[in-house]
Amino acid sequence: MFLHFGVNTFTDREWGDGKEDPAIFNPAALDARQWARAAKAGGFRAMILTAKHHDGFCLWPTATTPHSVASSPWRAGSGDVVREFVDACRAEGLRPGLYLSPWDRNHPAYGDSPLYMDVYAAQLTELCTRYGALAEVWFDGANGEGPNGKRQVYDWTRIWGVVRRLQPDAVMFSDAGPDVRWCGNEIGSAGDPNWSTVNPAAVPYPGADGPGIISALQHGDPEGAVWRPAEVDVSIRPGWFHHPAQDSRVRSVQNLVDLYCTSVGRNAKLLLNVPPTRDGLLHEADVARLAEMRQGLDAAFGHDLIANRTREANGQEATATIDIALGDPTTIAAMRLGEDIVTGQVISRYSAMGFAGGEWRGLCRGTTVGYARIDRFPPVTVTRVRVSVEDALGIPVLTTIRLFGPA
Ligand code: FUL
Repeated sequence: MFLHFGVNTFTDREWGDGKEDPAIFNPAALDARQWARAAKAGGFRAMILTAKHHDGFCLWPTATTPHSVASSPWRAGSGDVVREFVDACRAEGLRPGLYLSPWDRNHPAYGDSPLYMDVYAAQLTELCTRYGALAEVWFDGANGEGPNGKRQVYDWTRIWGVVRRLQPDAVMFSDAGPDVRWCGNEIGSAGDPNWSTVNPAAVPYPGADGPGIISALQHGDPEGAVWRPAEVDVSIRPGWFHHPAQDSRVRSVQNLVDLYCTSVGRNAKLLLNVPPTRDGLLHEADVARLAEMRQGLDAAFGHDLIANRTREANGQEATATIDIALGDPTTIAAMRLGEDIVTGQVISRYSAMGFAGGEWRGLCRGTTVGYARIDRFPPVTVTRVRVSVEDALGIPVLTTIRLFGPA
């Protein structure tokens, strides 16, 4: 789960200009445990907080700028949202991650490239050394002009080096990885096909744009030399930050289940944004929706109808068929496949058929599988299912085949 929180929460904006008065930051009822409980109830395993957004306001007391919680009235200037956030994650068994916007519209050094790189590296160092193990560090691609009008040039080798050295197990996200890549849109949809391998030259740095970039992010590259799976960041509301006027526009359960299918179900990770309000709490509508989403996902994909069935596999090299006898006629409406990604991702075309009324009928077909591929189809009652790998880059190993009934 993603949490966008900061001065924008108080100004009702999406992008602050860096001129916000820290005095506006005063979330009277802030309770990070409430965020974490809601995430847990939704089935999330990690949370990522915007420690600093483009406006430059730092949610922890940093030595790099006075533009932080230390200059706010919240907890009389001695609060630390990042600390409360990581403590809450750990208390609820969630892994914490942090977003640190490279673009900074407040810091006077922004645009003075080497100087600002020192500031940014110092901020990252604080975040990577004060709060224990981080699961993920999130580098946003948005970039604009600094207050001095100069354009900032980033030293990404240095930035990524700081995290690698201080948090060797943290996954780094950006358009250009190096560990996980942006999926290329913010509508909640990974590409189809979606390869976890990429050609690193296709997206050379975060925020790069030009022909072919979005397609490279969406689809990856079967010939790519680097393993860099896609992450799908999308908000439960129209905005990334909380806006009271959007309280009635929280996504529906059906919409969230669909998002799961177009992200997790397409070999990507889902990063769903749920923004805290001005009070410092998640809104009750979002909290309720997260729990309902969990129920919806459990209803759709919680009960594998073939958990204990034997599978009869035939095939060699790039093609294979797997037959599953269901015994009694069984109504199915969805299938989840997964391949053994420890040895890579190889399947590029598959299909499934069901035996019903004395004949084989097509259920679904698709391209890549990766660690998860979910297909939903009109309910049909069958006695056998046959999954066929029709083409692959190497020997396919399907480690997951699950079938589900209608939700
Ligand atoms: C974008 C930012 O500009 C948005 O404000 C938001 O943080 C989103 C996740 O990334 O690039």
